[in-house]
Amino acid sequence: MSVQPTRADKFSFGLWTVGWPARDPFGDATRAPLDPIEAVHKLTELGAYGMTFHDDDLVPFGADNASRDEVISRFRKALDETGLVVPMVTTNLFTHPVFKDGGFTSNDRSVRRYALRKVLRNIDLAAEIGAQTFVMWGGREGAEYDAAKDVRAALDRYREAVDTLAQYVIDRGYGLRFALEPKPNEPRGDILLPTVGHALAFIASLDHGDMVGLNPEVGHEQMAGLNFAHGIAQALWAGKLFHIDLNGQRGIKFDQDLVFGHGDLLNAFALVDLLEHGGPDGAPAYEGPRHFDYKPSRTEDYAGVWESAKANMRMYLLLKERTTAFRADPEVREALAAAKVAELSQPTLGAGETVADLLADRTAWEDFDPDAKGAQGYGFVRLNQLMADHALGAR
Ligand code: GLO
Ligand code: NI
Ligand code: NI
Ligand code: NI
Repeated sequence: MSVQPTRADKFSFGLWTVGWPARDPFGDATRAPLDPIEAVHKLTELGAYGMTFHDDDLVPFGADNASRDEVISRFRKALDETGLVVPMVTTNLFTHPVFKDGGFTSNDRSVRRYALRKVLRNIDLAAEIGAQTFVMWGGREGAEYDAAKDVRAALDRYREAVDTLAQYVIDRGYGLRFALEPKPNEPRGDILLPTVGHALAFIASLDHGDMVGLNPEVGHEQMAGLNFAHGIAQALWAGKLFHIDLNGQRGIKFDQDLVFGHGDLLNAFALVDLLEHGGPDGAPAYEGPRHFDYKPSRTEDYAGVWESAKANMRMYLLLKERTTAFRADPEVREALAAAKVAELSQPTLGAGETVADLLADRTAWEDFDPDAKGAQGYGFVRLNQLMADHALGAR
């Protein structure tokens, strides 16, 4: 299997990733700004098929209509020249000071109305440019101080906003779907919809929940100490994996946005295994863009930026190759069977079996020997070592 990326791999990058000038809360930018047109050409050259952006990444905040149109037409020209697509567009409701207490959930009603207007305008652009997914990361929707935010009212306003935007998409006949991106904290002390699970519960309460899914990010779940592959499995189970942000994170700390696989490598292996082989009969479980939302480290110059972009795709393809070998290994198949992994897919009750039947089944209770069953080994560690062997290229 080749680890040379091609368009068929559906790799996409946020313009804000390779274009991050590396300003952080403690230090100035270490790189000069990147021209979006150069990013389009460079990413195409490296084998990506798509680029995504926030409204303000492309058109500076507050630009007038004439200069906005000019920037967009220049950008479209570069897309046409290269064939790069924009599968997803997102919105920035976090940089400008007006959003310091949030966009959709600011305590100030006029800020909320302004935020809706900004996003409506951006949805028009997303539809115009042919995006299928509109991502919303509510980085400022949150609080530092418990008494300062009525969380239930904030969730009401969040719901009102998402339903209003979904209704607009329906009215306009745009084919867009929304994907909410959970994150536990940073920049707010506590962000609303902090994890995949919180966001799924929120989506279930929407009027237009069918149009709304998730854009989970590796590092965000890991910042909450959670297992990302498990979160993705639950999102898939709910039919809500609309998009994904791939990157790396090393434990519960600030949002590191490392290259994909440069954090928890074995969990990245499990993730790629799930995405690429977790569907029916080992088919992919997810068909959407493999989108990287990372930050080229502040230590890197532009040569390092493009090396890091390549590294994301290489890590994904290496893991794809390794997980394919894992799934094809007869010893792994045997270990999976010994661990009864497939037995979990068998319903606990038989077809048509009632509770009365279960109560009448002596093998389920009277003749069942819990001590004997309690003594059985599952062989999970052996299975995990086989996975580690494959991850390390030792098999
Ligand atoms: C920040 C988020 C951010 C979003 C982006 C897309 O931690 O990951 O980069 O992904 O705003 O909505
Ligand atoms: Ni992030
Ligand atoms: Ni991140
Ligand atoms: Ni993200």
